[in-house]
Amino acid sequence: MAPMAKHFAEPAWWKESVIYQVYPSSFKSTGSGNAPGWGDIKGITSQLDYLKHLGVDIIWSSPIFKSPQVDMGYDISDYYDIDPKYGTLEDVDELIRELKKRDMKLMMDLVVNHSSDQNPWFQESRSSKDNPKRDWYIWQPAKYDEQGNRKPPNNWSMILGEANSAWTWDEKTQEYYLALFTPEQPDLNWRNPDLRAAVHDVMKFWLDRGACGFRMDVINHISKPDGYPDAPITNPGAPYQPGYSMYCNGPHMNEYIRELNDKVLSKYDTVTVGEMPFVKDPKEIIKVVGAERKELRMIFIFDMVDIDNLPGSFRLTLRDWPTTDIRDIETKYQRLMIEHDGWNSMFIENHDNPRSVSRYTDDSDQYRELGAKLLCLMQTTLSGTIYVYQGEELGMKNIVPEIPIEEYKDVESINYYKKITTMYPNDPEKANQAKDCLQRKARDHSRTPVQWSAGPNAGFCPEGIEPWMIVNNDYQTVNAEAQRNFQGQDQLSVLQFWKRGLQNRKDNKDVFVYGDYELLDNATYEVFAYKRKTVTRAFVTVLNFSGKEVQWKVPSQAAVEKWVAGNYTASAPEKPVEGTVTLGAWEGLLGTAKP
Ligand code: TEU
Repeated sequence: MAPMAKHFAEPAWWKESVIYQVYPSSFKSTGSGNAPGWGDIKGITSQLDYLKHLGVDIIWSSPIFKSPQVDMGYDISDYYDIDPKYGTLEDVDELIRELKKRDMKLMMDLVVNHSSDQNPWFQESRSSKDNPKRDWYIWQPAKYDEQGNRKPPNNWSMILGEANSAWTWDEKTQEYYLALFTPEQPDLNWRNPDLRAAVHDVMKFWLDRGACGFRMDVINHISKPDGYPDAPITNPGAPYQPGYSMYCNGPHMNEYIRELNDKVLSKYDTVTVGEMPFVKDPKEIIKVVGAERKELRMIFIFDMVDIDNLPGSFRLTLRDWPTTDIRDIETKYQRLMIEHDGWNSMFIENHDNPRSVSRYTDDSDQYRELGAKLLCLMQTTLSGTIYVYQGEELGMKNIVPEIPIEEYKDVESINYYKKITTMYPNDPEKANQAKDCLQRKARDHSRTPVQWSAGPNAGFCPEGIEPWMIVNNDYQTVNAEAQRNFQGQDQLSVLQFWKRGLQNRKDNKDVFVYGDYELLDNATYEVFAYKRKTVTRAFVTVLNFSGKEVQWKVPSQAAVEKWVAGNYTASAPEKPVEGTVTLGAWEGLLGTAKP
């Protein structure tokens, strides 16, 4: 692809907005939903002043729709109603009203690659082969091997389920249906125009009710290839294979997304972000987010959160990765979007990943705060729409020393451990390896209750009620109340640092949101340093991604004028702007510079 001449993107509200992801079960419980120990919608409303204070413009809530909660709401049984665990439609209306008063917005999670098996759409579809909704899901006849044994239509493996195959046999109608994640999450058939129209109606319903847009769950899985060809064998010996290369960014995906835009999105002023795992090809990415394309505003690209996976493998694998991956990944996508008029989403944490401070830095007592601030400095000074995941602004970390195996709540963690221990029943070594992997990467780590205070249940739910998931044991020191009131000598709490970082980004949005990007150092292993600039002004960010002191030679093209902020002190760092700068462990610096 030839780079475009244009360097500065068109301004738009959704580019400048700070989006805060709420994971509703763990955000805040007022006890108003019907499930004790679960967060609720009134809980979100009760914290709007906190979020406003932080600098948030848009709240994206993970799904709050009616759901049997097999996959924490990513299995929707009624797209038009709220799960009673979370409250009511009226609670959502109230939330939207309260957001409006504060000049804030609500973004919904649209999960339409699949529904719940309890959704009436699927109930009808599975009722008979000639039901009008039969074709709303993906049904295929069985195959048979030479011995006459029944086999699924192809070799795709299931992503989160206990089963191995992505196809589930249905006794009643004697066919298989496709369910990529768990058997309780059957995939919708986007080839069917009536199904697509039904999705458009769902979107209109929520936009008319006051939502400002959607995060679209695995939206790049919606177009499966005709004939359902086998996936290449990447895991020899295993009966089923990861099918990503077959169904991600499939043949009609862009057409279906364009249709969402023509029929619905273009009629409103919306923000959209498509979740798109397993796409790395810049051409495919620009096809969706290029401004000219009119498909989605931005997508979630997975390179940063896949950093510790075995290449091409599934999430629960471990790889030692070089620190330089961070600067390589960020540089690739900063340049890509600038050169092709696309748009980035800036995120490193969500409900599907461990905590960022534990993963990219050092979460020990000595370094946790510095690490969290370093990651804040990076995210608030790179281009793209910024996403903060609940608790990230507090530097919440993974649970240590470990989550007891019986405390895991996520279907992925539970099934993964079950699979390994069933496959190797007499091998404690394998079981320990599986535990170790969960300890580092389970989705549970980011799903623990938000730590609001040092009080009972970390202030997440009323005293005497047991939270649905264990509270991290560091809540007496790591909590919002303590961090908001923190008064240190020339020190900021992680929360105060985030507030300042987000404010600084807004105050200088010409540079940080829209400005050009230049990598300053491709040689020093530990350091990620870059310049952001407009025609008239510039900033330089220097990040030491290591726990050791580094002597860093300031490159001449940095042209730093003055260091204005850093994560070691609340006041401006006193360091030379030329020659060699000593960077402490996990130290980050921000300076003004000549463009
Ligand atoms: O995630 C899809 C996805 O590809 C991952 O981030 C997922 O966590 C990973 O593949 C598991 O190894 C989305 C949602 O964010 C996730 O919570 C849901 O479980 C999933 O879709 C199914 O709806």
